[in-house]
Amino acid sequence: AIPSHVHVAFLPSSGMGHLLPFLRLAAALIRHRCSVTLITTHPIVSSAESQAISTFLSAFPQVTEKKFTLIPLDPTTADNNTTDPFFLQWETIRRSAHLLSPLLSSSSPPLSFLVTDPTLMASVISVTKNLCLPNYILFTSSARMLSLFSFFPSIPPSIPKASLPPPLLDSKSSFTRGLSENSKSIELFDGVLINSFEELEKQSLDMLLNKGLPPVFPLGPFLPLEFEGESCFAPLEWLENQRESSVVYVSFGSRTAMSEEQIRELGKGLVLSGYKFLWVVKSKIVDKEETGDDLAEILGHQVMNKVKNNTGFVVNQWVDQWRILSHKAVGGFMSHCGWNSVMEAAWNGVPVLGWPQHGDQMINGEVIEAAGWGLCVKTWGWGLNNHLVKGEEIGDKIKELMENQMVRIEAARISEAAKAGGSSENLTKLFQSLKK
Ligand code: BUP
Repeated sequence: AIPSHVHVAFLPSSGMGHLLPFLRLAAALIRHRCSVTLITTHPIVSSAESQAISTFLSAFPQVTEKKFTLIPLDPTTADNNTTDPFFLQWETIRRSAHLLSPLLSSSSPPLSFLVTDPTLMASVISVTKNLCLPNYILFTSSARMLSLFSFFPSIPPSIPKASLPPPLLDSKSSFTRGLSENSKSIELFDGVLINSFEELEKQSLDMLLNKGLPPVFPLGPFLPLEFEGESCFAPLEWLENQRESSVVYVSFGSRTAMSEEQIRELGKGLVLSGYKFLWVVKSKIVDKEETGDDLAEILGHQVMNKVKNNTGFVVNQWVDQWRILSHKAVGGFMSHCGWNSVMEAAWNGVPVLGWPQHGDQMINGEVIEAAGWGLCVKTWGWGLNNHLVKGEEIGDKIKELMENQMVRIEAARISEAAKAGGSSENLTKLFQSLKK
């Protein structure tokens, strides 16, 4: 059913949560004999992204890389409400997007379509419209978040105001402006590809039907690339010696740096929970700035004692999260609810304790809670700039998750549904839509 001459270009945005789903989808299309061009934006923000891109390109030598050199942001016009390097990079790519035209039009064989990150939509669609090049979005979050995004500034009644990404509450913030512009451009796109599946998000996916939006293709869960976790084996070796479902895995994704004070309280909570833990600690937003030296000092002696007597494992480098979540020793996942992490937990049937930190994460956490395979703590507020959550509360919630048999049963059910999913059918529908 899939035409043999399809050539797809991918334009991911910055941050591993955006890059990885692009690489995973690109690999899936290569398996379906598509030709692939990967547009890489330079300079690259984090070492994790550089590493992922170069490993991807060496694993798939048939992929064409097109390097897109960005115009540096003019500090006099840049958004000075944020210092987040990933957010600033999105803005940089948006402002350079008009230069994409020659890069896209010189592709050989000619491109069948471009897949664009949602943070870049409005600036890229004018280029692809000029070139008459079909353009699809790869939405890197949940269908529930897509339902907010698509109709913004209207807010679906199913989404509580308290769950909105905090910068959206300020109608003048650059985040709100960017999201509104991108949202308005959605109807100009040919379709939306999404890493989700019907059984998990049926209600949101149904709600997106027949609303004058381009068709939505749920293609998830995306599977990891075999080489993704080649760097750090120690956590997996440690898991080998742990009992089944006895360990809580803790990670807040690639973009969230916790304050040292909050890290210490989290450490206290893990100790108080009485459960073994595998914890990816992150105190810097960009990995290049992370150093190993001060870890013991930040964590304090109670956590370090746990590490010494082997009841806890702490790491501050990139780990193979997929393999960790698929390890039988892992019985729970304390997560910020980044969408990729949610989908990985769903596939592997791991109950989640959600502690959203920013952006779409509260909305994603609600997807888990509604489907019954985890808890999402809302009373802790947004992690980044809110009050300090005390270790005692954290310890109690971890116990609540690990001892809850219902969430474990539901997690197993969701995993079965994920594995049975209809993503290949939806991929076929996508290719059929191309031929029209
Ligand atoms: Br940290 C870390 N290893 O050590 P999310 C992350 N990951 O494999 P984020 C690792 O990065 P946004 C590590 O499995 C997931 O695929 C993880 O994406 C992987 O959150 C990805 O979960 C992280 O979506 O991005 O990074 O905060 O919030 O932008 O979605």
